[in-house]
Amino acid sequence: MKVLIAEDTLTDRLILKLYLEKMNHSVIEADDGSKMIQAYEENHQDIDLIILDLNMPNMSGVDAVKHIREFQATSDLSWIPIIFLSGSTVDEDIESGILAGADDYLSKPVKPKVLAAKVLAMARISEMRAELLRANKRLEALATTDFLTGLANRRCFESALDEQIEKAKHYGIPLSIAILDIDHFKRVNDSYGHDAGDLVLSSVASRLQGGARKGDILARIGGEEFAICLPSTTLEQAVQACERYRMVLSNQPLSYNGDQFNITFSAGLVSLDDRYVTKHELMKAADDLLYQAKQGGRDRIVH
Ligand code: GH3
Ligand code: MG
Ligand code: MG
Ligand code: MG
Ligand code: MG
Repeated sequence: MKVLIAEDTLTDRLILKLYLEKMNHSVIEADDGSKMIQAYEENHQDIDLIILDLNMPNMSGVDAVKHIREFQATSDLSWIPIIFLSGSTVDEDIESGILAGADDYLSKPVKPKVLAAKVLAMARISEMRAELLRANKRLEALATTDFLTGLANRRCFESALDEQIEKAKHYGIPLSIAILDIDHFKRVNDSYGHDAGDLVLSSVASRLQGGARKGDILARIGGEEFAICLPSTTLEQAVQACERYRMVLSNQPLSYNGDQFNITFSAGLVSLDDRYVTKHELMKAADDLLYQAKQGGRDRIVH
């Protein structure tokens, strides 16, 4: 581990450093609270543990701990374990260090076995926390990704759309959305089976993704229905973009098991304006236009 130690008494600091280095940890030293804060802010990505003295000039250990916990909370930095050194075993000292945000304490003079044990305990907690964060990330990805195509799912699309609507209204910038539905998709399933249908759906998704402009948000929002959110895009520009999306499918048929599929879609396209307040109204409007596209003969974009 990389350990940041802050201790104003030179001999105490050197002994602590020596013990830690003997345990194969690397050490960054500071001799007061404010230097410790500076070292922490410069190296926070690398530091695994902080050990600090409570009584130091310039900034006390308690204030330094508070500062670090606040810094973490406002900058969304990962949590770091903190152990403070206490010259006394006065209950109030221990209490104030823990209340400030430290996780454990060591009484001086530091005994190497106790130090090693407490460092080990903190390393375990850090590892558990890292594992929880990784699991959380995996869950978040699962909750926002469409399993079949890897695109965003409906939940993710709707929350992204909420954000984009708010942004567009706040800054007065355009926003367009399109809802796409594959034409006669049932025929693919009926003629080639559901697995072929699934494969065609994921091919459609990757074709669309391949044709996406940076910033466009693509999602599968239903069985063979996709949605595209086009930030900073006027209706006129969105029509061109949707034509481009249409081309990436019609340029070249999809193939599966030696069979070729000419896939087309119908789409409804709308831009945000005063008529629409919520994302539901915007999506409903796109859906109505999609219906017209189907009625009008499919393989077209209606806006
Ligand atoms: P239309 O042009 O009117 O949209 O015709 P369509 O056949 O595409 O529409 P319909 O709503 O009649 O049928 C949609 C089909 O999409 C029916 C369903 O079996 C299929 N489907 C929906 N989700 C999936 C999926 O995840 N995998 C596969 N293979 N098929 C799906
Ligand atoms: Mg001191
Ligand atoms: Mg349908
Ligand atoms: Mg369809
Ligand atoms: Mg459909």
